[in-house]
Amino acid sequence: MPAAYAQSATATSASATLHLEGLMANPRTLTAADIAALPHHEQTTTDKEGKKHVYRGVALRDVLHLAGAPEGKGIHGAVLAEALLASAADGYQVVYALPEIDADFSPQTILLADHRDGQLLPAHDGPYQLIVPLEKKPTRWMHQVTGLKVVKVQ
Ligand SMILES: Nc1nc2c(c(=O)[nH]1)N[C@H]1C(S)=C(S)[C@@H](COP(=O)(O)O)O[C@H]1N2
Ligand SMILES: [Mo]
Repeated sequence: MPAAYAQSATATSASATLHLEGLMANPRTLTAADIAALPHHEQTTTDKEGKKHVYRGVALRDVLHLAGAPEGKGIHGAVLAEALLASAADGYQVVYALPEIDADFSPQTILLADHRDGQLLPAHDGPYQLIVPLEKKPTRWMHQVTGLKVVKVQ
């Protein structure tokens, strides 16, 4: 790992936290170190100007697993009327259905990214941004993610 990369990873650890709450076995606040310890994946995406970018981060499902959110065979029955409500530092909120996130249901890996093109995400986007690879519009590619809450829809 180049020295510059190691330094930037340390900078993330100092500041970033992610609140996991709601209908999960073990609601908790994750530190950047908790997130950094998860397996990392890369996704290559194309922006609206046709330019390719490589996002690097962890699978959203692996983040939720740390707090015991519904997954796999646990997504059935009444749980199908629950959803993940994500919140950002600017007050933006987005809902994701639980099967969209789960590997048993969905062919895509929604990523909680912390790097783009080898650099830490800029303040406008980071420290964490959700990447929804199969989704053509970036409306749910939430910047500045601060909280993930599993809620009952009705
Ligand atoms: N936190 C946050 N994330 C957000 C938004 C927002 O207002 N706040 N807007 C969304 C919309 S509608 C779009 S089109 C893209 C815009 O991303 P950009 O600013 O990198 O072009 O971010 C998405 N993620
Ligand atoms: Mo948008």
